[in-house]
Amino acid sequence: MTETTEIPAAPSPYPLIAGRTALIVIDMQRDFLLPGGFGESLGNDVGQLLKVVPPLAALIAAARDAGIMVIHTREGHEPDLSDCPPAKLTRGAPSKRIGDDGKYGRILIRGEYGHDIVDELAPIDGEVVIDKPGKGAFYATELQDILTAAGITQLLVTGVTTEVCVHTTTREANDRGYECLVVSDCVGSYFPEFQRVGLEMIAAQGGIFGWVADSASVIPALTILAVSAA
Ligand code: TIU
Repeated sequence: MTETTEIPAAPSPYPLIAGRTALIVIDMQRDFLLPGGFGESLGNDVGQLLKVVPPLAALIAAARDAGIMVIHTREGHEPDLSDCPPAKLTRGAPSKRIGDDGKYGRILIRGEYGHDIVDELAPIDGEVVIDKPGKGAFYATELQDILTAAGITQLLVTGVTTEVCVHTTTREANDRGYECLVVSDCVGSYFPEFQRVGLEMIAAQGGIFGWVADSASVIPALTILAVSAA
């Protein structure tokens, strides 16, 4: 029997279905979160993202206890930048560009220290890590195949940044038919205004491309699943 419980959410309760749900953790990489990385090179206050780490660590722990699939993503490129469109490479006026040497190795390059996930949220054995060249986690990745093979229809979406990779991924997922709940205190933006409006945009118009709830609403529902599964 499929175990289902409801999460109080905007704009309506969200169906959490055991065996059909994955938690996706987007781009919690040192290059976005730590001073000296890509995020700071774009002129951003990286401190805004660090506050996501404690609630997200608790949510990941609850998902693991409930047997929910946890999928991590990392934004980055091959060392020769062959998968980085010139428009992405040259956009804006960063103090350092993708591929330049930064404090944690070459910025947003696969295999470099800065490209990897922060220690507090490191994947454990058996968890999927998707390396993506774009902002969305579906573009040029194996994510859809993995979700299809696992029978996933519901996505709990977390990570950074709310208005960029979280939005792009949620919109891509919504178009593919996944029901997405974005966890408000487990996503972060460099800009408080974008955080607020970014979350409002998802749940507006009757949930135009998803649901929104905080981790205090999601964790008890995960705990119910964990108890039912035990
Ligand atoms: N700059 C910014 O807000 N975000 C990114 O470049 N990537 C992600 O959101 N992961």
